[in-house]
Amino acid sequence: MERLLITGAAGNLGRVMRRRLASRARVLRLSDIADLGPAAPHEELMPCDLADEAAVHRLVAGCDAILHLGGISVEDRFERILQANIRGVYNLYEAARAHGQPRIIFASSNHTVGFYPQDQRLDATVPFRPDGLYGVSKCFGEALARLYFEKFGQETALVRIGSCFEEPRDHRMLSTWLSHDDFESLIDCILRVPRLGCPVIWGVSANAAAWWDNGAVAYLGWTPRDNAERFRDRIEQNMPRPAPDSPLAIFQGGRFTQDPIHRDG
Ligand code: NAI
Ligand code: 15L
Repeated sequence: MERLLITGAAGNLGRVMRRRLASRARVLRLSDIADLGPAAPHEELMPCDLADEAAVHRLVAGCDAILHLGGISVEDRFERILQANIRGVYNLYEAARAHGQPRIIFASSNHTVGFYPQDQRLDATVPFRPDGLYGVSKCFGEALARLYFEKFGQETALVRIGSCFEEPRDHRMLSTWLSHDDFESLIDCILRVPRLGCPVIWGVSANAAAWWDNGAVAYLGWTPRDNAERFRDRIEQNMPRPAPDSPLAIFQGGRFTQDPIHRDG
């Protein structure tokens, strides 16, 4: 591939994937509103606010695929979510439509379904149960992607990422953890599959305690290798087990279900 765009490239996952995906395209185009540091020879830096429509069009022009990690990644004030995650994703899809429809990997979230109980196994067909405005913005992104697929044939992988960190950090993440290796191999499968469509994919490793069923996307050929179970003893020793009546132990979205609606002002 000639040019792969990574939005949110200064963020936690952006920094990881900037390094890991270096060989996937001749040029990595990296974008964020935060500082991206110096560019390596194979990189081009294009700082851009996702809420700026004209800038997003310049950003997407000439790209063959997009890893869309940019935006607000936790619960926040509506105005901030509106600009980055709602206006931002609309700008991205309009820019993609104008510039050859590069395949998009959309970093959606488990917080689209955070109010499901932890004892319910979910497949990709369950209705949304977002656990905050952040989760609602990811539902919007998924719906917009589906609209652009049905209307224009724009392909998107809707990756509902669980918890993508170096290691699981608490009891809940024994179920939701996505290792960096497994996220990288998922990105490769998404970029390689001849026909992607617009599937919902649970971004989760092969955790023994996982809640999500990826049966519908077997055609991607993705086999996650990691299992959070190997961290269980360490978590049991170092982390207090949440009380059975705590949202941390009841809902898939964990503590996000307890966030207030942050008022603007
Ligand atoms: P992060 O917060 O570390 O990175 C997001 C980046 O987006 C930041 O560098 C930020 O400066 C940038 N950004 C925010 N507003 C922007 C705007 N208006 N214009 C341009 N850039 C803007 O988040 P992280 O953890 O790297 O996650 C990446 C993506 O994956 C996010 O979309 C997040 O919602 C999603 N995700 C991540 C999960 C995880 O476990 N890390 C779980 C589920 C979803
Ligand atoms: C998310 O959507 C967040 O972006 C990330 O920071 C984690 O908190 C993750 O979900 C999670 O649910 O663990």
